[in-house]
Amino acid sequence: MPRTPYEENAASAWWRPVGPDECADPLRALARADIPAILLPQVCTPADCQQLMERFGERGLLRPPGDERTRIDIGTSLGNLGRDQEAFLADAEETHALFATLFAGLLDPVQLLYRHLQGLAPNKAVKTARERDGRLYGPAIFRIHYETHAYSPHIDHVVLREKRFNYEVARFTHQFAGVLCVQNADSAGAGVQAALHRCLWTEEIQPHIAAGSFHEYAAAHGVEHCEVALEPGDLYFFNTRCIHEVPAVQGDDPRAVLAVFIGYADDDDEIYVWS
Ligand SMILES: O=C(O)CCC(=O)C(=O)O
Ligand SMILES: [Fe+2]
Repeated sequence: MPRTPYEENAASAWWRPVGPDECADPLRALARADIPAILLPQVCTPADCQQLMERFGERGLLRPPGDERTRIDIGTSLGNLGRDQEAFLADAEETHALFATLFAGLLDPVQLLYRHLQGLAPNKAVKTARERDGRLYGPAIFRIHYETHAYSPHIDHVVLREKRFNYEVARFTHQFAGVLCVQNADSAGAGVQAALHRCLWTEEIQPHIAAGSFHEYAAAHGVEHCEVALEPGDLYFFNTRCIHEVPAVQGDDPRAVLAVFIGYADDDDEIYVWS
């Protein structure tokens, strides 16, 4: 009997992103790193994405001329602000206020992302992450990456990497990311594509990440990887404990994404989403 793509992945024959209907419980498979990513092509149109970029420009949210920063964030980042919980939660409140009007008359890409995540987890409740007193985290973040910006091999995990224990999201064993491509770095070419390595982070891997020698480690150990080729309007989810990277943006078009982090545990009936 022919194998389903999920079984192929589980048998390690072929580790590649799968569509949401290609495995029975895609988030569980992601948690086990049986699959590298869940890929949902064209959840909105490139025209929707372009309108969003135009809106950011109209609202003065893109990089002004003369500004040398290679990354502009629209939203609240727990990674950057989490050291000061009060400041983080206050910033998140501002993001909620900003997003309440930012998409007026356009497709709301944050709701779109949450809806698709909910579709992958019919038996769990997808919610914006919150502290026990109800205060909300930022719901999602737009990241605009300009020429030379790169993410070298890394993981994202509120406990394993950031060692933050004073946040409610620390209760989730697994952390995923959801990334909606809003604009490709090079709209005429192949763009800049993320790579996911078939390697879950451990303390033993950390020295190779810290030394910038993960590629040598991966080659020596036969760690396979896959690329996730995205067009504007494509959404993907991956396990952020898998070592991943995004090569440097080249050219004049910034790479723009809408990104979230996701807290997941097989035995938790809630899924928390934040940025
Ligand atoms: O932009 C992406 O596709 C992934 C970015 C990433 O790894 C991160 O923001 O931590
Ligand atoms: Fe990451």
